[in-house]
Amino acid sequence: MKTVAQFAIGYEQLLDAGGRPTGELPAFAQDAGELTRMYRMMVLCRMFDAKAINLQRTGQLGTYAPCTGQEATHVGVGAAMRPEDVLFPVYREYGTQLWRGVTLTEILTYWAGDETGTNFAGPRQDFPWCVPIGSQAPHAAGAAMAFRIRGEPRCAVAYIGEGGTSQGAFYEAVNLAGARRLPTVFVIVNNGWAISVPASAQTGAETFAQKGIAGGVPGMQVDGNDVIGVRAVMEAALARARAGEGPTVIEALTYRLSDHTTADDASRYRPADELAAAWQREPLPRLRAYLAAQGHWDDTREQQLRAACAAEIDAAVKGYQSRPRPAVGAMFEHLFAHPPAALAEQREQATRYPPPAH
Ligand SMILES: Cc1ncc(C[n+]2csc(CCOP(=O)(O)OP(=O)(O)O)c2C)c(N)n1
Repeated sequence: MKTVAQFAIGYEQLLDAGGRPTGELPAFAQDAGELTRMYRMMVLCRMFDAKAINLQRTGQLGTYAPCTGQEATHVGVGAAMRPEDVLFPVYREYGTQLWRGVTLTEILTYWAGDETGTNFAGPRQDFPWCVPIGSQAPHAAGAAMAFRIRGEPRCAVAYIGEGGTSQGAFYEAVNLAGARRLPTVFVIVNNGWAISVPASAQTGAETFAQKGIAGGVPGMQVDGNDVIGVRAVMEAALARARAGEGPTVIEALTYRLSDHTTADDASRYRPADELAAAWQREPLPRLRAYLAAQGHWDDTREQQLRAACAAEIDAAVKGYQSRPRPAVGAMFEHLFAHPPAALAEQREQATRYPPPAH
């Protein structure tokens, strides 16, 4: 028998865990201002995460999905995209969204159960958070098909967790994008866990990146804690897509340092030594070390940055807390043009017996 097809999965890392370049860095990384901007966004995400968790713990926010540990993946993807591209987020990729103009207040509003938080004032074409796992992939392939038909040089970027890639919707979307060479990038965020299911139990394949191969879509891995590496592979994938060369699957290897959501307690299923080891590879000190080695960062700048981020977060929390409270009936809106009878009845009852005002 002869071999008729073969594949290989590459792995990219441009800054190692100590912040040392593994080779020549790409053009954007020669710009200290740009790298500082990326670092700033990662710190903002980290600090915002802590604040949002505190708000939830004190009854001031609903269930929240943290992003701690995944900031480099999220910011790297956002920094590579163009404003006219369209993002299909899952529920924790705030770094990408903030980079694209979503506000901290909008994020808090959404996690308070108020859908108006998804009515982004900035990137109006971006899709809202979508909790059904895997749904982002076909949405993105469909949007990319529309770009193709309209002749627009835009790309659709779909996020999915490594757990989400077990869904049939992911394979269907990859197949469509591959068959039609659609301008789509599928970013698989492999953060080690799908709630309590470890990535090792999720697939029989060596990598999640190779899940695109059967659909004719090249895949690669990147160190998802290396923001420079993530941005570089993402820029290359977007350039390929824009040039009509088709989709790419990128598996970003990172780690969820937090609980799955504030409704989860990861200490019940996740080994403490694994978590401790993951903190040693986390993304923030890595970029900070590189910036410091280049003479672009020091403790004073770090303190100033943290003070500025804290002020920005406090202002966003005030904006969130002072927003008009949605009417009880709002939770029934945007679901059906003509609500089924059972839902209409619930709506009527909820409106008749509203919860007490806080
Ligand atoms: C279709 C569907 N099935 C199940 C769930 C429940 N659920 C919520 S998050 C989650 C795990 C997702 O893991 P992964 O895709 O790896 O993403 P992560 O949360 O780790 O970022 C599951 C099963 C869901 N939201 N949607």
